[in-house]
Amino acid sequence: FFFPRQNTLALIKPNSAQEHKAEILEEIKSKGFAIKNQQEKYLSEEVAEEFYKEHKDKPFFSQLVQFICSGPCLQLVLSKENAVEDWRMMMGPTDPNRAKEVSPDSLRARFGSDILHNAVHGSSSVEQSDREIRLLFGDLSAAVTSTEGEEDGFV
Ligand code: DGI
Repeated sequence: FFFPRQNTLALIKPNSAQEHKAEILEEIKSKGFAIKNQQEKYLSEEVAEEFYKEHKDKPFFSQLVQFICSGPCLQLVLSKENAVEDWRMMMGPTDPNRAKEVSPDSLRARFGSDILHNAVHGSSSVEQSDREIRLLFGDLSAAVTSTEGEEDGFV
């Protein structure tokens, strides 16, 4: 099978997940992801609203923006074959209670507390990942300069 090398945008969300940053980073590396870009900062409300714009009509939108802005976020550009789907597998389902049932080793099962405070974010598609990386890192080229010498993988 051929899996194209992809980037995906990962967030370690504020609060509880931040306490487990080192452990999460180790796990990310052990699963074969390269960390191509990394920054730790607060999201502004403006950026957070744009980031989650697909949810702007949902009842939880303002809570979601408030939570993601409530502390520093570790923002990561992860790269590997099939990165988008593989990172979402590592995260587990959106609701940590469901994650505990179906995917107890996942990050959300272990570090999330409820559906809003669910520890981590991952892009849902390659298109979303391009959009999110551009939004948070400003310029996608900053994230792709380190691909030199890397090639798409065959598994
Ligand atoms: O891609 P996901 O983060 O797994 O899930 P999503 O894109 O459907 O939702 C984005 C975030 O919004 C999710 O990580 C947590 C929050 N959220 C989703 N559904 C609910 C929710 N928050 C509350 N309070 N209630 C919900 O039903």
